[in-house]
Amino acid sequence: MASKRAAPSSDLAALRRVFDKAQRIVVLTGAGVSAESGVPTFRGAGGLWRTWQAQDLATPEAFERNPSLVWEFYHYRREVMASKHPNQAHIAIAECEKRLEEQGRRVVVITQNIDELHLRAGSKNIIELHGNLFTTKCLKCRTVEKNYDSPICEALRGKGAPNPDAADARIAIENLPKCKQEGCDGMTRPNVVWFGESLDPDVLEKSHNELNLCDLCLVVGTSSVVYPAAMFAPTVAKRGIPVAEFNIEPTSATQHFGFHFEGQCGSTLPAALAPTESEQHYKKP
Ligand code: BJW
Ligand code: ZN
Repeated sequence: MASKRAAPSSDLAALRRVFDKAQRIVVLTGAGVSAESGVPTFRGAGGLWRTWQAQDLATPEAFERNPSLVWEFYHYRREVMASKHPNQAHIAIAECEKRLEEQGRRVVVITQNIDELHLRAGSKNIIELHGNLFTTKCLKCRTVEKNYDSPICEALRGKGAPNPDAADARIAIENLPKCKQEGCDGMTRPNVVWFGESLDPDVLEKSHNELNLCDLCLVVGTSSVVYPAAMFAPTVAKRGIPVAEFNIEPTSATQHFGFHFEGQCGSTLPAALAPTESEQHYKKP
């Protein structure tokens, strides 16, 4: 007979006792960590751009078919980020990293997000699994470049409106964002990981190292449906390591975890990561 798994606990004091002893903490984040900053999640309300879902545009096939449309989508998301700011969840994670670092302990963020809000909150140990909205990759010379230009190219100025009745800009390829390497002028694409594409092997290796060594894992604001990230925390839990999920609702992965804290992570996470009484006794070795 199949054994029944115990329901995850929502005992904050119990999680705080685990947190108190943890030396290496991995915080795995998804779109929900940025929701309270006003950045729409993929699978929640507001997840549509025009009439499309992420699965329709975040693919190499979509870019091949209509690079102008896909660039409009990413241009819109780049521009939107100028008015968005890290929220209490990003800040709690960054402050926790800084504080624990002084105690010789480690906090690392493995994020599926491309919005740089962890960086802007002050986190230093960040692994970006799905790339970054503010870097481009040249399709000719393969150079990956930081790019904060606004707009990213003249042809995209004023384009990218998200409403369903907005017209396609239909920008010619030669007017889409170009590589800035001297003498290249190649076409660029957003440096993000689309469905069906492999994740950067170095990024995956770094992630696995952190996941293999962590003694506490927090899973924040992800639906845990997109692989390989979806199996990270369940794999850690299988190793017998405590895993705590912070989400506004249960996910398909909740059953694998020892803890589940329901609610907006801008409230639940700061409560979990606040300094504990015994922290003052920690000294950096
Ligand atoms: C709150 C909150 C608040 C709200 N507080 N919480 C194995 C099985 C089946 C399929 C596959 C498999 N292995 C690979 C695949 C194929 C595919 C995949 O996973 N498909 C699934 C959909 C089934 N994976 C891939 O293609 C990956 N590549 C790969 O594995 O290569 C090898 C391979 C290929 C093909 C076959 C087999 C092997 C690449 C995946 C790349 C994902 N890219 C995107 C776009 C990135 C660029 C961009 O942003 O545009 O990444 S898709 C999109 O989903 C984005 C996200 O990072 C990712 C995850 O979404 P996330 O973050 O979880 O967001 P939501 O919206 O889903 O959830 C938000 C959550 O927050 C919800 O739970 C809310 O409740 C919660 N929330 N407010 C707390 N205030
Ligand atoms: Zn180039």
